Amino acid sequence: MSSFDLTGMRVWVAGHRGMAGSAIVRRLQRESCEIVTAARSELDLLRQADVDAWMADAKIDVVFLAAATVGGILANATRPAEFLYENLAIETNIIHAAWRTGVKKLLFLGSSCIYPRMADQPMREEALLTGALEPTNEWYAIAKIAGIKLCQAFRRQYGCDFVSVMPTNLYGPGDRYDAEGGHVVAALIMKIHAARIANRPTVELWGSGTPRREFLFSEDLADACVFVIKNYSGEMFLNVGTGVDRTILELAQCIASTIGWKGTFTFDPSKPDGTPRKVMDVGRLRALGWSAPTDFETGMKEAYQWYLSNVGGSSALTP
Ligand code: GFB
Repeated sequence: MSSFDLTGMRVWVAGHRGMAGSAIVRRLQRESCEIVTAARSELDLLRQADVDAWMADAKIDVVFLAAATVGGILANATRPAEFLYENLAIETNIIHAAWRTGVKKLLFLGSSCIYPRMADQPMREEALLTGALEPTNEWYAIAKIAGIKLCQAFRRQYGCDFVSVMPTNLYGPGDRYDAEGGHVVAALIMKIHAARIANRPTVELWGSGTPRREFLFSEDLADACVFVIKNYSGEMFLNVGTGVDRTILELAQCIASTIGWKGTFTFDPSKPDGTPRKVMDVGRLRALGWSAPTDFETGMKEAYQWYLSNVGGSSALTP
């Protein structure tokens, strides 16, 4: 197993304001490295010349590439140009500049939606490019597949130590609380919290409630990213998840119990279900020595507390 020491390194977290990037910054504060971030006003990741110039100046040793244009199923389906173009631009600009400036190690964050819609479950890394993608997020998936391939190509042709991880669906502090554009956990925290405050007896779920998803706490993802940077070097990307899935209705019931709301759920069949099932085979990362430490109920409580303190008002979590 390869070993990479972060001590004394200048480590750039690209996308430090997002849920994944901010968790990586928090996790890196426990390492003896120098964390570098660049505000959006200082650096536009969509402009290659700006990224080249900033990186040449910043003398970066290590990159966590967590910057991306992200969103839930509806945002993916309705903003295809942004999801494809912006993600391609961000990753090509950073990966190319990292090679040009001699970055020692780079970790690229992909997504579990890179796998075919009907991939065998749990999904192994080998399932990549074995079938058609889920149409609601193929734009995002194609950009993320290109990112994996860029890391592999720069490794093969130039010997760059660039690696990739594929996180499953994430939740946690810093999630995007946007009922239309966000992911399911954030959207349901918002809707169920609002129903509790207003004493409403029902909450509507998009789709049928039957799709199965796997959810990883953002702080666990960050821990996995640091683990992979330190302990892994290879062309094959690594799945990061829990290996456990549940239906969207079960997810909603769990969030309702965290929030202390006792109503019932209705369904909106006009909204898309997306992939019927998405759960990772996490055997590769587990064999290297990492598995997710946070159980779902604990992670969900933390996510809800963060929402109460930062977005949704100050009402305390009910026991
Ligand atoms: O998290 P989510 O938006 O994305 O939706 P995906 C997951 C499931 O939850 C879908 C259902 O079946 C939704 O129909 N759902 C139920 C809801 N109620 C809601 C709601 O109020 N809001 C939302 N957002 N969903 C994303 C991809 O797919 O997964 C991205 O679009 C990315 O590209 C991400 O890869 C990890 O899991 O379907």
